Amino acid sequence: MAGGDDLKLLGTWASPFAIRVKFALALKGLTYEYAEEDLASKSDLLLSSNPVHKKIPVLIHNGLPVCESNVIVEYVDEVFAGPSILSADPYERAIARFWAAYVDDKLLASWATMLFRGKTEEEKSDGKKALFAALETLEGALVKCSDGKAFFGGASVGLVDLALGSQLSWLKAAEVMAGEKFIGGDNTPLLAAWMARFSELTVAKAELPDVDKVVEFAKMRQARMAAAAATAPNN
Ligand SMILES: N[C@@H](CCC(=O)N[C@@H](CS)C(=O)NCC(=O)O)C(=O)O
Repeated sequence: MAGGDDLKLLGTWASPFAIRVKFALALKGLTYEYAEEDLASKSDLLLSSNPVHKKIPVLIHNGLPVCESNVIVEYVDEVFAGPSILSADPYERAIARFWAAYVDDKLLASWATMLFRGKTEEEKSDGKKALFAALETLEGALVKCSDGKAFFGGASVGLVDLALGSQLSWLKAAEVMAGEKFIGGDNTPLLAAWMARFSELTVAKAELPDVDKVVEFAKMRQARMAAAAATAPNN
């Protein structure tokens, strides 16, 4: 660990938000204590470290909490030596922040609607359409951001790669559950190649959860939500 720094990460194993922080810490070669949170019974440490949102991930660095996954990734990049995650160029940094936000606001939101948030079949189907649209948009973003190189960050992985890469097990799980491919059709060949490259990275192999385990977790969550809806007072 760099200079005796004390690092503790509060997360949950399946959370893409926590996974991208694990990616960043691993890229910098940092060792840290990891605490798996039970979100049904949040720890006092989580509640006191992130009193505003009460969400994981939280990185506690020498006793100081940092919240919000992309904020944490940028913090880790600024504080610790090692490969840079953000460009030195302010414009490139702004573009990376734009697409990292898009990946959560549009892509993550679409598969989450498809799997969990959509209440009707129509809403779920709208989630799937939004997922295809977001992936197509990201195909175009990859062309521009990578400038012909391997990653959104150029020759090496950047903020957008980590934000999108952290969702790969979920995207693959959603494909298994829907019985169809989302990435790699006629509209997203470059994204499919990016996905294959990203999946080969040491950090991806080490930190991405097993797809079957995510499928099982998602099905359990769907069953819990269905049971809760069936016993809700308005049913
Ligand atoms: N925008 C946040 C989202 C974090 C988030 O949604 N975390 C979820 C787990 S995946 C959570 O802690 N949920 C607990 C809750 O909502 O009570 C980030 O990027 O860190």
